[in-house]
Amino acid sequence: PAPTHPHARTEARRYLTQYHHERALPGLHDRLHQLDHDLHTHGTPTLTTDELTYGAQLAWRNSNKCIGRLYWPSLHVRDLRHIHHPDDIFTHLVEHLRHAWNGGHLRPTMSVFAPGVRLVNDQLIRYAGYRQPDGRIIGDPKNVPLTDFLHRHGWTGGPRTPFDVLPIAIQAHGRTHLYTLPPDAVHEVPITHPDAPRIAELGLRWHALPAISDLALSVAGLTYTCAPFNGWYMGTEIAARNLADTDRYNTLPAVARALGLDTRSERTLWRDRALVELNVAVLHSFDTHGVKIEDHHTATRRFVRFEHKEAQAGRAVTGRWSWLVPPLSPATTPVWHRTYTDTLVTPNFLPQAPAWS
Ligand code: HEM
Ligand code: NRG
Repeated sequence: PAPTHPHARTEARRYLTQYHHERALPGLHDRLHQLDHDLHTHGTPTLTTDELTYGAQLAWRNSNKCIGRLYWPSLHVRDLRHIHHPDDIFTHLVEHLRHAWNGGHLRPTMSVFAPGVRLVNDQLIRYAGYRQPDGRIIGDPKNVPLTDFLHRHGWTGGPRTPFDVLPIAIQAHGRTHLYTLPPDAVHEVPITHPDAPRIAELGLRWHALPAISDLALSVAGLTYTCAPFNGWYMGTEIAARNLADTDRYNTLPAVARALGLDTRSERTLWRDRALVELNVAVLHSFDTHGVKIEDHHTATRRFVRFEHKEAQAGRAVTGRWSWLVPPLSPATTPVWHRTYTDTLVTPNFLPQAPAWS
């Protein structure tokens, strides 16, 4: 067992007390005794599956950058703390994706694996970014370092489309193992527009499921380094950032041309008009394919509902305004007009250094 951190007992006592209070559970006194026994004999607390589950839900509730937090109590947690062999981790990752997909009715899901193992990929589903000899990039420029890492570790590369799904790299026991996701575990949506058929000709697509896989779950003073989770997308993540940012897919000029906009002068606001129509297209495409997605107006209203619910429960909501405000029509959403305090409350998700740093 790892040596007990000086704050381990304090953090564990604080979490278990919160768990018992919020759930109105009896037996806190005995549980804290059990904790000291665990610390004495193993040097580390032992959480029950229910304690782990609630801790993961609180980590979501405390995620300052997340607009989706109204649904924190519905997070489905898979207790896989006994799984540490890369082959088994991969099998369970595929199962995670299948459970979360649920025929398009996406289920917020987290899998918690044995501490110490790491996923190199920052999301379970990522598109390759290939740097060409002429400096141009095919695919997602954000993922060039990850793609290079995978190449260095033996990946021979995909067909070099702009949307090649990357293999998953699992680090365990000092070694890196690569795995290819089976196609039926990865659902994608081709982007079409309800009344601008030329948008479909751009061949844009995005995957259905955002599954963050490089954050550590910190609960009761314990750190789970491999705890991937997913919810569903808010449309702006894809249409106002991934496909639109100039250092990502940078598609606004092509979208504007497909819409027949005059791109000669900034004052036609062709960028803004293309941006709105691309957002319309992404929401429309996910709807057409029966894949759950939220628009930013509904998501921000639900977030304010979350704030009210927390206030009713006598709890403070922390948040980071610059992340909560959506990147499209921000001042039309209620979040724009509110203020937030960005303090770190645990349980939470903590960044980890990239594997290639
Ligand atoms: C960030 C929406 C579920 C934890 C975000 C962001 C959005 C969002 C829009 C900002 C992303 C960005 O700008 O790149 C949603 C929606 C969900 C959802 C619509 C639907 C259920 C979840 C779940 C968890 C979670 C299930 C964890 C259990 C986080 C965290 C971040 C985040 C930790 C910050 C990520 C980072 O630091 O890069 N979410 N989320 N979210 N969300 Fe959620
Ligand atoms: N913006 C990123 C995903 C970040 C997290 N967003 C969520 N999380 N919706 C992107 O891939 O565009 N989630 O767990 O649902």
